[in-house]
Amino acid sequence: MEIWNRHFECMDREELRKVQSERLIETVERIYFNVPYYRHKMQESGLGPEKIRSIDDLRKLPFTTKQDLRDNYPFGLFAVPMSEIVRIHASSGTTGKQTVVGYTRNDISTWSEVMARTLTCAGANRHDFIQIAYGYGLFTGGLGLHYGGEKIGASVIPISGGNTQRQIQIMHDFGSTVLACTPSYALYLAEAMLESGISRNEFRLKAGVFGAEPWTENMRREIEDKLMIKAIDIYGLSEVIGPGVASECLVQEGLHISEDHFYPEIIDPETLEVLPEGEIGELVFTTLTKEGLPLIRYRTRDLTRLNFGRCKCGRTMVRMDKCLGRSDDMLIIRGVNLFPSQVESVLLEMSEIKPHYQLIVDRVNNLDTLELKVEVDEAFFLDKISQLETLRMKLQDNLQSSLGLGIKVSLVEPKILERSEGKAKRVIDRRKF
Ligand code: DLL
Repeated sequence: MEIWNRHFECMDREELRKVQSERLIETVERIYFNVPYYRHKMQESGLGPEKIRSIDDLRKLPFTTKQDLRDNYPFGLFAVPMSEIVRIHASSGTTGKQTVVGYTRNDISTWSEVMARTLTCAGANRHDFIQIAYGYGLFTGGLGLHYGGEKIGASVIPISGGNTQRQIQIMHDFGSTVLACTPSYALYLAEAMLESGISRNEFRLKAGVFGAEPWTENMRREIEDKLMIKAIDIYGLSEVIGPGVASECLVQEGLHISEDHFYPEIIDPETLEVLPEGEIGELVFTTLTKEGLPLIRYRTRDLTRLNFGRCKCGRTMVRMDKCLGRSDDMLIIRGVNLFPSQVESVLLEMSEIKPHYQLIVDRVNNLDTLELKVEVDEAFFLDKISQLETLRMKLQDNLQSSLGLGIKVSLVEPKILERSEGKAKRVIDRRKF
């Protein structure tokens, strides 16, 4: 099995710890002197950069959250002048206050490096044709894979997402060997390939690098059977760098984290205590080399556990389990991150509607669907059916324009949705992951 960067990926763990300590010290100095927000936060806890002498001191530092990024929107946490920033991305979330991330030239080079590791993990090399069906744009999926693909010398096909018939034709005609997209789109493509009537033998596909949303072992089996490929799980988040944070190798027993760049911790999301090795909790990352947007103890909200055991592939980098869920209520619908509270704020702007609602998530033909059931105000409900239809369309449009996501709206009679005594059950997720 090929390894992209044997020096780091197979580094002795003692030595790795030294590298992590050195890099943490540099990062803390950088943020203390360049980001007023971090300086104030550290000063509040009585910390100066001199208190951080090794990776063991990380626990002294405060956590960072998505809210901190939003409060400093758009560029407030950047640690370099804007003249040093060569690229800006934003979370795949909806409009309004997105989380914005910036990269220096060195950050782009780090990103290409970790993506080269990811693709090599999946068995790709310079002889491969990589069809990138992740979206290009502010979302980090498309360009992240793109730079990694070029770095390993593969032939990159930047087709971006959607247009399924064209995907299949290009995959066939160009002889794509590696497919990069979300796992749900991979399944959708698999069905469309079957329907296309072209025999599997005419495709050269051998592997897929799938991520950006949760998926299960069952889904993996289905994708592997239908596409007759190795389906590799890749993980990342915009705030930390994008894809490239962690990737499965061909052994498929956990995702190797590029620990020389992103230091992981697992915490209890309630008490915020660091948990012992092997326990399930929330994944937290500290970036060790990033210049544009260094992050200290960033709470991902993703639930998983770490395995420091040696992997059969020879890499020593710690492995995380497939993500088991989230410690908040964020949904990922067709790759778009959505919080129920964002739907709620659109509802609150319309007086004809009551904020009693339910979101029903399902999967039809392997694509996510989202339906909103919402109660109409009593006074309004007595009006004509045509007016109700106008209201429904208006709400659907408002949701589309402020969330950037098509949501099917169903209006229901007042007081029909179940009221709960505890936490309202806003989301019914019928997808079988
Ligand atoms: O989804 C980056 C990415 C692109 C990863 C392409 C992999 C492939 P965001 O849009 O910021 O970034 O969303 C990050 O997506 O916190 C997880 O909840 C979820 N996620 C990403 N990869 C996986 C995965 C990109 N393999 C959020 N399994 C993260 C489960 C994943 N969830």
